[in-house]
This record gives sequence, C-alpha cells and structure tokens, in this order.
Amino acid sequence: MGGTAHGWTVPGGKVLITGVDGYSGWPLALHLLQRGHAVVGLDNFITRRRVREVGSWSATPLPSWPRRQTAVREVLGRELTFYRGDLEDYDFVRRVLDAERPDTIVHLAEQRSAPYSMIDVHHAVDTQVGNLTGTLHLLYAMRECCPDAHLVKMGTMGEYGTPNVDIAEGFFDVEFHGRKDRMPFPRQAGSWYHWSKVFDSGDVMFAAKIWNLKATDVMQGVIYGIRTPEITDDRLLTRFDFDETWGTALNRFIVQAVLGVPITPYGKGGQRRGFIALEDSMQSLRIAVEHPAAPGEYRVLNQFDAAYSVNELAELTARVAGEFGLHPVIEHPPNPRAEAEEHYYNPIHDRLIELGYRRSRDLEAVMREIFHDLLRFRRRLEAKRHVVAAAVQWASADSRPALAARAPPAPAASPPPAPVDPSERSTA
Ligand code: USQ
Repeated sequence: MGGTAHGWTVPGGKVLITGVDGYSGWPLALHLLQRGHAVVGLDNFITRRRVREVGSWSATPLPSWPRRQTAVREVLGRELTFYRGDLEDYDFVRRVLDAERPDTIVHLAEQRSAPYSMIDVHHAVDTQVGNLTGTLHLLYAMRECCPDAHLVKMGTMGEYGTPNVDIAEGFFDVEFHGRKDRMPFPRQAGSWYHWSKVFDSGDVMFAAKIWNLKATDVMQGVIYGIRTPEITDDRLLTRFDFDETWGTALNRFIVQAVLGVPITPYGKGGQRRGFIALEDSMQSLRIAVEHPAAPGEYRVLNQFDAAYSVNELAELTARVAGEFGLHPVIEHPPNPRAEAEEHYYNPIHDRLIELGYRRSRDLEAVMREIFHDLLRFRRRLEAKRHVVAAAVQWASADSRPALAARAPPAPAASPPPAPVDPSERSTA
C-alpha cells in the first residue's frame, strides 16, 4: 500500500503526472482522482504550441488550464495540484519532487509524434534531446528526493519494430554460441521519436539498477478514442488531434470519414500494430500505478489490447461511417514512412492481464462514440482540413517546404472564433 506518508490509503498514493495537459495525461488525472489518489500535475503546455506550429488544433475545444482545474473541482469535487514548468530545467524538477515527495511518478511529458520528429534536423534533435533530458532529470531528481517512488514511464510498442518473430514482453532468453542469458528484446524503431524512446528505456533500466529505483516501462500501442467514463462534461474533454503530424491512425480515419476525404491506409496497408482504447490505456496505467515494481526492478509491460492492420481499421471505419450517413472511400497513398507494409506481428502482452486488465470497450462502440462527438465539432475539423493529408516524408531531410505549401481554406469556411485561453492565448 503506497501513500502512507501522505495519509492516502489507495495503492499508488500520491501520483505526479508529467504532461498532465496532454491527450493521455488529462484523462489519467481524472481517472486517478476519481479512484481516490492524490494527483499532482506538471506541464509546460508545449503540445498546444507544437500543434499550432503545424497549423492545426484539437478537434475538441480545449479550455485553458485554470478552467480545467475549475472543472475538476466543480464536476469531480477534487483538487488537482499543478506546477507549470519544463522538465529540461533540473532545478524546477528537483523543487517539485522535493516539495511533493510523490509515491508514483507517471512520466508522459515527451514529444510523442513520429512525423513531427521526422520534419527536419531541428525537430529530430528537439525530440531526442528533449525526451532524453526530461527523463534523465526525473531519474536524478528521484534519486535525490524520493528514491522509494515508483516511476511509470511511457514508452512505445514501436521500440520493437516489426521483427519476423514473436515480440517478448521486454526480456527474452537467448542462447548464442552455446551460452544462455536473459536479455532485453532487440529494438528496431521506425522514427527519430521512436528511437528516443529506445534510448529512454536504456536509461531507465540502468537507473533502476544503479540506484535501486522501482521502474515500469510501458510499451504503449497506438491509442484511439475521445472519452473516458470520468469525462461527463464537455469542460473535461481531452484533446483530440487529427492532423497528419499529431493524429494517430484510427482517430485520423474517422476524421477523414467525417470530412468526406479519402481514408488513407498508407501503401499496401498491411502494417499491423497493437491498438488500445483511451479508456483502457487509462485502466492499464492505473493498474501499473497500483501494482508497483520492486526496488531495483525494471519491469516492462506491453500495453495494447488487440492487433489490427491499418486496412482492417480503414474498412471498419468505412462501415461504421455508413451508420452516420457518411460514405467514405478508402485510398492507398504512397507511404510517406519507411516501414514494412506486410509483415508478421505477434507481441506477447500477458502481464497486464495477469494484473487484472480487462477490455472495457469494444472497438466498434468506441468508433461510434468518436463519430458522435466529432460530428458536433465538425466545423473545427473543416477549418483544418488542409492539414489532414500527409506532408512529412521519411525519405526527405527537410519536409518544411511541403508543410508550408499546405493552403488553409478560404476565409468563408473559417470557424467561429475559439474561446480565449488565458494561459496560452488560444485553444489548441
Ligand atoms: N498510418 C496510415 N495512415 C495514416 C496514418 C497512419 O496507414 O493516415 C499508419 C502508419 O504508417 C503506421 C500506423 O498507421 O504504420 C500507426 O501510425 P500512427 O500515426 O497511428 O502511430 P505512430 O506514428 O506509430 O505513433 C503513435 C503515437 C505514439 C505512440 C505510438 C505507439 O503517436 O506516441 O508511441 O503510436 S506504436 O505505434 O505502437 O509505436
């Protein structure tokens, strides 16, 4: 039972979430608060700025941070403590950990987009330096201020790539030249972003070993969805990205169906990935928080619910779209990425199930829910339809001209003015 120092009786105790303003961070805060945890959030709002940088915004209008905090108080009747600051500032990180002494740190505050990391050299460097610096700062500050805390670090299934063998859950047994050992499963990432997660994994594994820290590395599959049970009021909606840089596959396919543009499984469309609903990703993170790793343990959880090819998702999207009177076509644009388009894919994902994970939502039901919500925000999608098609090319060293060439719609199609965000001066 964690949290005894703070008087909390729920396992996991006081939880610090870095990146609390993000797509996953926000619903995780709501979920853990509802569950009875004390939650402290930290963010520098950089995702809002980065999404604006590529000319997009969230399909769901995002309240300013102060309004989010007020909504939590009014709807959930709970307080969400918050620190605004940057993980690249070590003094800030140490001050927060020293003041809060959390039982658990869920580290989500990283640049999370593969295409964004592939725009050009500056975005590649920004992604890798930022992600690794933040993680190292957290590890050092944990060592200094709260060495008994449990770190739950957001990694990605994409670290493993798509090998022609089953993918182990972190470690596997190897026999080579007559000798045996248990070793980390090989990493073959597919973007500078995914490689930053590989390097992070090595750093977390090493820190757990030298400083006896408790660490869980979450190999997260592609998340889809717009709601969790705690989102009972529009003020509690999380962000929902759909542009080519920030939107993930299924979310984008549904937006394409709503906009009446072709659904775009890239290339042959046989790319298989592990997918998980937003609600179930929150369930999994909560399970990781409430079942900490042991001191010195570096634990890996492959966190996805089921594997689908992007073709399967495109076909399902088109079918469910029909229920909403939409009749999208499916096209196969040339793949902007460098990835296998037909391959074996069978990652093991047993540990979360052993810890109690159960699928709470069926894929089609979640799709209907997304369609239902997005149709309400259709004008916000219309206003940004020019940023949906792929512009960032893996083969190019500089995709900035292609990004800049995307023309915004004519003024007549502009949306109503967005609510003003006092902390950011615009919505994201
Ligand atoms: N894809 C298409 N058409 C599209 C968009 C994507 O076919 O319009 C394909 C991609 O080529 C890829 C697959 O769908 O084969 C997944 O792409 P994605 O953009 O949904 O996801 P990805 O870039 O892999 O990254 C996302 C999150 C990242 C997380 C990762 C988990 O942005 O933060 O780490 O999913 S995983 O994919 O398991 O690595």
